[in-house]
Amino acid sequence: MSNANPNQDHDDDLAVQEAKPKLKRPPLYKVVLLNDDFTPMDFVIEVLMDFFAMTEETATRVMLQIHTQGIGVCGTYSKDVAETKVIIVNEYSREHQHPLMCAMEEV
Ligand code: TYC
Repeated sequence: MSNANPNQDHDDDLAVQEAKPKLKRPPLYKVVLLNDDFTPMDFVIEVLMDFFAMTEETATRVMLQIHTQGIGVCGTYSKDVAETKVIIVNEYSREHQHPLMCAMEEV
């Protein structure tokens, strides 16, 4: 039977919007080191190797990048892991009387 009433819905011409996926990926965070004038280069290399699992070669390259550019990325992690890295690296630097600053930025 055809539908004579123009106010009644016609399934034919309804645009059906698909439900948006409700799950979002959790945000990721970059853990960064900042340059300063006092922390010895060897100490920064040691931090990059010990806390960010870099080889000596990679750690040296990243340290020099921070030294020349002012900031460099140590790694990208979930929020919890990034927060923990920042805390332990800053504690370690303070224990050794160095002003090295570690921080995190949302990717
Ligand atoms: N600029 C420091 C120096 O000349 C070395 C350094 C590199 C310090 C990287 C901090 O995150 C840093 N001794």
